[in-house]
Amino acid sequence: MNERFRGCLVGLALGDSLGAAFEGMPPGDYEPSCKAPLFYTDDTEMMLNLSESIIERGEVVPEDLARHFIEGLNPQRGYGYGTLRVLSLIRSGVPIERATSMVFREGSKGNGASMRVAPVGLLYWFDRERIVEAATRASTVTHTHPVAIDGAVAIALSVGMILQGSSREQIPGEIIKYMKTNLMRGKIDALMGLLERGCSREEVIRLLGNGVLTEESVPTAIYCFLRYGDDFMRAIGFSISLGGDADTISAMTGALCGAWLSRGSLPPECVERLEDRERIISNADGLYELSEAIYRDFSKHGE
Ligand code: AR6
Ligand code: MG
Repeated sequence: MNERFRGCLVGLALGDSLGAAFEGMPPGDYEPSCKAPLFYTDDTEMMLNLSESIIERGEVVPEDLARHFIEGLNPQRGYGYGTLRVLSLIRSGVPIERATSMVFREGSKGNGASMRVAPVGLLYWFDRERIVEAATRASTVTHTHPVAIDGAVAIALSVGMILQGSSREQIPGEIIKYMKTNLMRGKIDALMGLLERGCSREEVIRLLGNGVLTEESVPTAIYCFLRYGDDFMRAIGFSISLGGDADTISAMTGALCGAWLSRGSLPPECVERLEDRERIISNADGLYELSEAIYRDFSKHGE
């Protein structure tokens, strides 16, 4: 189990840093390479900040999470415009709920809440209701649009189901039950259809998307995992070949594949070159320890 926690966070960071070179590119046959050092972007930075806030507080505490996001922010990492703006408003004293609606009136529906949320699926892997609740809380610090929340819930639940031992085929049919928006229900339904019949890269882009919005990237990443999840580099290679928001789609794909495969099955020549890998692994271990304690309590009280 501990190795799955490590695989999930290392997989996320690998997907992110391997995809970073291809962000904004048109679709193409790109080869992700581990020959040079692998530097991560905002996706991994926010995942680390979220993990560290959870480990310190034992749960998702929005004010503390905002503080970690603000203090841990390196503006060179390629943050979305809305996320930077919201965090800067919060830093200047605007309450979180006001800050999020000042940038996009209905809240951001960028994929920023989904790309960082994997630690929540790890922490509460044994309890779907808790995953949904905590993923929502972890999103709304920056992303309050219902589609962004659905995306974060979908990724966190997928991580949780992998740890529960669900088969890959079971995952989309379960997560669709937790989607509150028709848009995300429709996209997850579409990805199930594509898995059944097999399809080209162009169809994946046309029907699921490769963009920065939640609905254009979360279903795509889940699809990449479900189709190629047994082979980490193949899954990441496919998600990168879609172009567009390649780092974030690969980060989400990588988190799911890593949880599925465990750290030991990730390519060692890539893990070796990953920036901050000790910090990433130590966060996975901290989450594992906390999760074990919560799980013991959960089993004892038969909640
Ligand atoms: N209406 C219209 N456009 C929107 C809306 C909305 N309600 N919400 C978001 N957008 P943002 P993120 C568009 O800025 O989600 C990094 O590269 C808008 O163009 O909240 O954290 C990461 O690696 C907005 O700028 O940031 C990810 O790829 C964009 O969606 C990504 O950015 C992103 O939303 C994460 O971005
Ligand atoms: Mg990024």
